[in-house]
Amino acid sequence: PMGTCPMAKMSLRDNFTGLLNLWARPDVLTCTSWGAPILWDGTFDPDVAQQEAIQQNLTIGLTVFAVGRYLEKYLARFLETAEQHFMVGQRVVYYVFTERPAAVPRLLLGPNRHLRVERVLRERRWQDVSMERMRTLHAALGGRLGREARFVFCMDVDQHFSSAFGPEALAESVAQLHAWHYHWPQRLLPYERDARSAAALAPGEGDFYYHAALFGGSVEALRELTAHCTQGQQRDRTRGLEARWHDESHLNKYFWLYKPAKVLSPEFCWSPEIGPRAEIRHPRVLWAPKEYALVRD
Ligand code: 2GW
Ligand code: MN
Repeated sequence: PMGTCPMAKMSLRDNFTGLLNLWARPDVLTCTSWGAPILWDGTFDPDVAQQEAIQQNLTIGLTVFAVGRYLEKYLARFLETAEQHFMVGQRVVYYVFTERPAAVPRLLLGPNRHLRVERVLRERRWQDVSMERMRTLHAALGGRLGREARFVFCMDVDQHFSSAFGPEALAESVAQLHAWHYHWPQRLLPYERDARSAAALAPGEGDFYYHAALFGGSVEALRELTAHCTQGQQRDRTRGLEARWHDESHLNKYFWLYKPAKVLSPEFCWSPEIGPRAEIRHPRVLWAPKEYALVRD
């Protein structure tokens, strides 16, 4: 059953999908045009992925930023549900980036799970809070995080885990289909279109619209991704530009140029505000309701 999706056949060392059966979901696209699996519920066996990962004795990093009001509002639930659902049975290191380390909730962590808190400066503009994550992650991946983890996921904090999120999601580079945009025609996707921006995609370019609330990969791949996005953001800034969706626009440019090795279905980062969808069987992460009026100045 894997014959049609070359990267799903890659050695188990790089791709923990566990007995990927792409024919189990005839209702959705389960393989990209460049041969990467798109992980829909039913196409993988989480138990097999778990065994593959355990054999490799991996450490998996999970990074999250909680600056300003987002700390009190979202961080505790994010971490508590990660304890219940994120890579259970693997060695996990959380990296929380905040300007107020003392305010990070004291959590009782499971065995083989660790929490590190790193101080960051609080940017004045929220757009900069979001974009500066790329620079900070790049530095962290070049430091302790990069030394102790083999794979890392980088996530928004305004969401929580609702169900098992395990090693089936690991790969050299991992992109998340955006829950609001996965079935839109390419010409309507909200890419940066201003050709002067480093994040620009020309008409006809773009595979999918990816969500910056969740991306991951090996330390090496993420070092390159974060370097690319940081440089693009910096170049735009010196030209007086800011991409339409900030770091997310640059992330989409990166994954257009350097295709992800694995794509996660919107079940891995779902917005309950969309309502029920036949193809969304098993959401694993749920966005918090957007309360822009409350948190955006
Ligand atoms: C962000 C916007 C408005 C007000 C506050 C903040 C904010 C964000 C903050 O006060 N403190 C903070 O820690 N953040 C971090 O940045 C936090 O980790 C949060 O999840 C992340 C992105 O901000 P968020 O979640 O409000 O933006 P979304 O959900 O609309 O995000 C999408 O678009 C962003 C760019 O505009 C990013 O690309 C993000 O990754 C996307 O999911
Ligand atoms: Mn968010």
